[in-house]
Amino acid sequence: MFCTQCEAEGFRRITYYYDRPDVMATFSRVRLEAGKESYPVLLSNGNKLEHGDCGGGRHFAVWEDPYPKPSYLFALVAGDLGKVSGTFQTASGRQVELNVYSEKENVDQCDHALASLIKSMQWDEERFGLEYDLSLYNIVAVNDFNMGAMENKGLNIFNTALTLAKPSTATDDNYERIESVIGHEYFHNWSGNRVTCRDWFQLTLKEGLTVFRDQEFSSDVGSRPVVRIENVKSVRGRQFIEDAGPMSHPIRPESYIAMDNFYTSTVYEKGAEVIRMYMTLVGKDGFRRGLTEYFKRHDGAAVTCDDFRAAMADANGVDLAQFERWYTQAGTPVLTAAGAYDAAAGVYSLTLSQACPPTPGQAAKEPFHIPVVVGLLDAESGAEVVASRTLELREASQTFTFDGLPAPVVPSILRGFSAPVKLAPVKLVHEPALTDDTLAFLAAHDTDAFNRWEAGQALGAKLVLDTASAFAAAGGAKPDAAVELPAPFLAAFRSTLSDASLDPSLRAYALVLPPLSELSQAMAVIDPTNLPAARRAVRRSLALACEQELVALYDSLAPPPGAPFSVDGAEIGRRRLRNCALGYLCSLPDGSPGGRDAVARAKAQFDASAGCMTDRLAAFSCLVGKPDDSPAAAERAAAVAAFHEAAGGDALVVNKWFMTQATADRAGLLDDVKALVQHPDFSWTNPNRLRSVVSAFASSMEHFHAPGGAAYAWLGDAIEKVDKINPQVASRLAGAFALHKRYDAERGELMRAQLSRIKALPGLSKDTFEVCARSLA
Ligand code: B3K
Ligand code: ZN
Repeated sequence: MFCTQCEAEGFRRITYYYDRPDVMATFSRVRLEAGKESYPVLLSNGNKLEHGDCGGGRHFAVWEDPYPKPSYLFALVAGDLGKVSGTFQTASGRQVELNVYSEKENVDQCDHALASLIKSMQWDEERFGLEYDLSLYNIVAVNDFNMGAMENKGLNIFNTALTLAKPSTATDDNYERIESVIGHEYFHNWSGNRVTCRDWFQLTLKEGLTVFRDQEFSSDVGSRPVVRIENVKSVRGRQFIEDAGPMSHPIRPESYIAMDNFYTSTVYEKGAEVIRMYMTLVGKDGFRRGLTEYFKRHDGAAVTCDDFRAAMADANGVDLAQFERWYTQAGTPVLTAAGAYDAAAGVYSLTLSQACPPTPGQAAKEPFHIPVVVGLLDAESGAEVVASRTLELREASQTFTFDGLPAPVVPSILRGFSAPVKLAPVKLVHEPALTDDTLAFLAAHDTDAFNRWEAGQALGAKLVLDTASAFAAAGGAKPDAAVELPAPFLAAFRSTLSDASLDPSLRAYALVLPPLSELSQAMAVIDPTNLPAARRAVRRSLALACEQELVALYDSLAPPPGAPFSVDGAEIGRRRLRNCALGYLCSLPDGSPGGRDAVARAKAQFDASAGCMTDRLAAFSCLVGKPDDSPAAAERAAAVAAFHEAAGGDALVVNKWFMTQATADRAGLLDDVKALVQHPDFSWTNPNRLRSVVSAFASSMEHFHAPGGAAYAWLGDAIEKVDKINPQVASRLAGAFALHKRYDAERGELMRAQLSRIKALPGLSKDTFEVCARSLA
């Protein structure tokens, strides 16, 4: 099949044109002509005006898109495709034909995408009063695609990885992600297509807003706290890291060499957090008023982030002048809080201070306008005595008071992650800092589900980081090392394990320790050996301490016999929690009786779950992590063979097979990866396949950063090779070296050597050049 991808500056490769987003035109007669047999389906934007035979085995179609659009939204598809179809009637009565196209053998995997589209259309009408404006909406799934998907007017093009799903091939996470990306591209029809960007610096105008909209969609149709935790994990694990490195840029960047390098976590995810702050400041109804005003003022136009901010301010009669700094200043602000309770006056005062570290080209920063949502809990009972309120921090430091408080309180600050900032541990007057006991208290009592989760994570983070320092001081960790678990931490973990009243997904997220990407940000110099060892040791110690409870939990969550597979929230939660327990159990020492039982459980689950990829993949990753000299080596080898065979060549399942091995937590991973790229199913030209091995491996802290730099050299060679095939993917791979200043001198030197070598390659793409040059600056 043939398909186009024009954003950001691709249309100029098709024909001469004023290829800028502020040049909007009506494409009134787009004619496609092709061989009938090989390309029976001919699609473009808008509505089909004519089609017919041109003789000689060829046919044609003519398309018209009545809405003026910039060229980046233009699209063409020609291929031999199958489809599933549906209809949607808009609130004002327009009948819309919906089609999801794919290669014919995958048509049985398109229903979830279609259902998600219908849900999205419904939701945008209900939540924001926004209707679809054409009589046809086409989605085409393609196997070779750099990005997730593309919002071309009336003709979305999607990566198959974000379209196709059936229970035996897609995980629950895949199902959830497909729903949100289908929503995302659909929501672009208003936020991006009807109102677009004046220039590419304004990219966050459409992307931050549309990510925010897809997050709200997922929250409204699913569980709000679960979605919020997932989104915040992603901001912290990706955007905070980007912001702390050489590629740090404001959500509205000030320069670019290759625009495609700026489809970043900062523009998308921090951009969405900035939009969320408007809602926190003006309220849910105020936000809707502002959005309605924005579309009313600018429908059919190409505008700027300032226009959006003005619409929000004017619709709500508020001053958002200082808020502009979120668009101009890069970096993650650090918020510090100090609280004091005056018993005689019954007043609690909370002093909030902000500072933002320097970023490339921005040494000093002005204070941001930060909404800080705060609630107060009774220090004795944990009952909420002051409900959530939004404090507006505008100065470098400000004190806020709460009166009428007869007894001491514990503050719950930055509820719901009300701003994309790092919160330093609260200092309570007369106490050194927030103690483990206070964190455990918040983990047990906070009425804000997000902050309750957050307090538990902070406890876990402290323990892992202390353990890593202890390992470093002792010259490294012993194999199978265990650690002594502080009582408040263990008690909090146990109570989550046994609290059947909590949502299972929230329980699973509360039981998991923060990821390495997040933990490493708290280290002055990242220690890629002792940090992973510490996290593993804490996991193992928790499994040893709670083995019986974990076994009981695992067994109690077995799939109900005979129940049909379902991806509703309850079933997703059940699987998530059960697989979390399995993961802990599989961290028990391999030779121990508990470790052997765990492997037997993983194997049994693997064998029994051919029809449920979530369970299958969870068991598979437990087994794949076992080293070759482990008693479980035979189970590992059998699972690797069986998984591949059962995939039967299904590309998305084979990607999972590659990725699980390329990210396995086991010694000698680089050798495994070198063998994987020799596998006949590996491909350097298919972006999904390439990422499932090369990018996946580069994300493994311990193995990618193993002493000596062998993995750096291997990745450097891979980037050199890929740059000639696909510059956009190559430049993303080069991002793996961006944190060279955060590692020790030796590793830093080795990473810089690769960046310098690649930067000097003759014929290097401007995409990869820009990432290397910025990283080295
Ligand atoms: N707008 C597209 C991304 C285009 C990628 C350009 N290299 C996907 C999205 O955000 O919806
Ligand atoms: Zn988008």
